[in-house]
Amino acid sequence: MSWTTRNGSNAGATTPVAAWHDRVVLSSDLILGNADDRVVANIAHDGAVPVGGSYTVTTNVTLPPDASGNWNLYLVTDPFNVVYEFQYEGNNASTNQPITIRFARSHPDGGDGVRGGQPGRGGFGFLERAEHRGRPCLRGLV
Ligand SMILES: [Ca+2]
Ligand SMILES: [Ca+2]
Repeated sequence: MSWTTRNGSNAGATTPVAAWHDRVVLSSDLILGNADDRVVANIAHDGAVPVGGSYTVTTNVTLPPDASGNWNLYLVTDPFNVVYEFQYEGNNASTNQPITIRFARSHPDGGDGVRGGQPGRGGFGFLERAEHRGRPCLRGLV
């Protein structure tokens, strides 16, 4: 996944510290910060950001094995609040990004399942592809 964090043009100064984290959160509802939230990654950032400056992170995130389903994905910067932001502490979370997580299943004959989402067709469909005795086969269209 990829995101951009910005020190807004209305900020008073370059960030007073150079190290903080960006946090990736899955929430089953539209409320960030309540009990259903699941923190899936805290990504360390290194480098002060000037007024109006930004940085973009692109990284892989490992999802918990029981995370399949419908979620709202959030990005929260400075979750441990090590960056003093005067009166602007309240704008550190992204809007929700709806996401459906489905994990590939293993083929009954031992092959590895592969899925590809097809958004916009009544939800995500998938094809599970596998090798069956050396020949490709297709299983399970949802
Ligand atoms: Ca929540
Ligand atoms: Ca802060």
